[in-house]
Amino acid sequence: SLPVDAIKALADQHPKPPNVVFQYGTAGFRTLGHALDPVMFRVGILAALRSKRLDGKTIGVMVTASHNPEPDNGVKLVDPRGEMLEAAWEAHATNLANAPTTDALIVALEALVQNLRIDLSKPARVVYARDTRPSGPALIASLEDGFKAMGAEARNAGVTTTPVLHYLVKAINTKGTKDSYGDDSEEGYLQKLSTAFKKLVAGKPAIPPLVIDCANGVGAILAEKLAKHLGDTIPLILQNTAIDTLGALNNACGADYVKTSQKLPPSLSSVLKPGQRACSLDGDADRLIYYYLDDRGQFHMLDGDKIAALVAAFIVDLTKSAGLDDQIQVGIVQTAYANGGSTKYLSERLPVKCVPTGVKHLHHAAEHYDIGVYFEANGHGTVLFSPDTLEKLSTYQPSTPAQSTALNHLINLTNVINQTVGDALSDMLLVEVVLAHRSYTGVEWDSLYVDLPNRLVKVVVADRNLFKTEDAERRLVSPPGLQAKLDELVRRYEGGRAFVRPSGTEDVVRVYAEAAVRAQADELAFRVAGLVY
Ligand code: 16G
Ligand code: ZN
Repeated sequence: SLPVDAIKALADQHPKPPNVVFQYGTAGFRTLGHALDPVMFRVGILAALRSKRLDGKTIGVMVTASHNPEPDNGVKLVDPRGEMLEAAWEAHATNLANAPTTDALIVALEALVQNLRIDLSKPARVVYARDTRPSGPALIASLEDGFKAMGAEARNAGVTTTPVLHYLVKAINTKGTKDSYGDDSEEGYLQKLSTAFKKLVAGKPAIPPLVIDCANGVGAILAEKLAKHLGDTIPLILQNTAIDTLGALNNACGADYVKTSQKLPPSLSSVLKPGQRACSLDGDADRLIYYYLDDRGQFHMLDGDKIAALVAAFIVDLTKSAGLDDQIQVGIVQTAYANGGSTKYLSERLPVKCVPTGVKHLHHAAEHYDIGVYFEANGHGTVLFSPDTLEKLSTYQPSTPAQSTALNHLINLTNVINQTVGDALSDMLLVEVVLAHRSYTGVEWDSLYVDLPNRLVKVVVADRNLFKTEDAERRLVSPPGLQAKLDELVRRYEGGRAFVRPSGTEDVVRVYAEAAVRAQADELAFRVAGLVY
């Protein structure tokens, strides 16, 4: 049975204040850090229960609020294969987090154990980590109380990135099996990435230095370790590494800043030389945006869509060169935010699927391809190789030296790319591999297709839950009549496209618009926002 006394004693130290409602959304629980203490404790218990339910497999818990402001924090659970928590359990998490009292929490837990037939005699194993936020240590202590209440075997992975935590979960759960994903340590991961990277760029001309904006977050720590592993294969110039400076995290820097403001972080203006490649990570290093300044000092952004186009075309070419293109199909997954220019470019070459926002949707859709490339425009994404594809790659007999080389490249790519979730640093190595193979600078990469001017606006509304969408969030079904008005408006703009969706992470509604020219995209976005408001 449940260790009720232990839970009660500790739960009383993490009471839930009245009048707050928590919700496990797209990014787990996310709000102001100081509000999360009771949530952390309960998430600790839930993680232990999920592990027991899955026969003692290790569950991951990541404490981060990613690209959000420094005072925010959050927590999300990672399933045994390194993936996002199964959707059905999101509701259980929300339910536990909102139990008003210790007694109500016990009742909710007992119901959960019964309904899900959780065998409490099974072991509970968890691995957890946090980003660099100042609220992190206290929240971790609360989480640990949750583990303690359940007697879980808990491994502290310390301060690391979200993708490293996902990697650890998969590595721990596959340890000693034929599917072993690698050594279950941060070092093991960096070793895996850098070894594969070095093989992929061997024999290519020297790679020019790359500037990395680490968003003053945990990515700085990992990037520095990665740089040691890479040696002189690629010189990394780390910027915005002030992880101990209060208020610096994601402040006027980082992937989200660059993507939303479509600007160079001011801190890089004296560092970046014309033509030089740079990239920004976000606060937990799972998003990546590239950019460069042209000879006239003009800023050019290479976002998640541009990364998808670069990478997908490269992988398709490799499958052809390997003689595997009739056996391995490459496909793309995007969201409604994908720039119309990218969707046109990609769909002329590959199958493209559009899904609702959120990594879990993209990831699951990508699993349906032999090789599934998914990237959100915001820079989160990865490439998934199906188990069949991995098997094919390992048993295929190439018939020419050229085929053999291409095959080896494909195999090395499976190791440079994180198969559990998008990782800014792994994606960065992937991009660098393709640029090196293609002899591209940012300019050639950028010219694969032309981005349509676009604008994103947030609108604060009385109740965002009134906004319901269909067709992968591209159309509104509620409030009634609004979509018809939107269609009418969009028709008046050349190359116009717009959609409205409720945010899954903030209490706002988001409006996205694009059009053939800048001023029209801006105008369309603000007029649609006017309809919503
Ligand atoms: C979260 C999602 C990201 C999505 C964003 C949308 C994960 C790990 N992250 O950051 O994929 O693009 O939310 O936020 O799922 P929104 O619903 O507020 O627009
Ligand atoms: Zn992130």
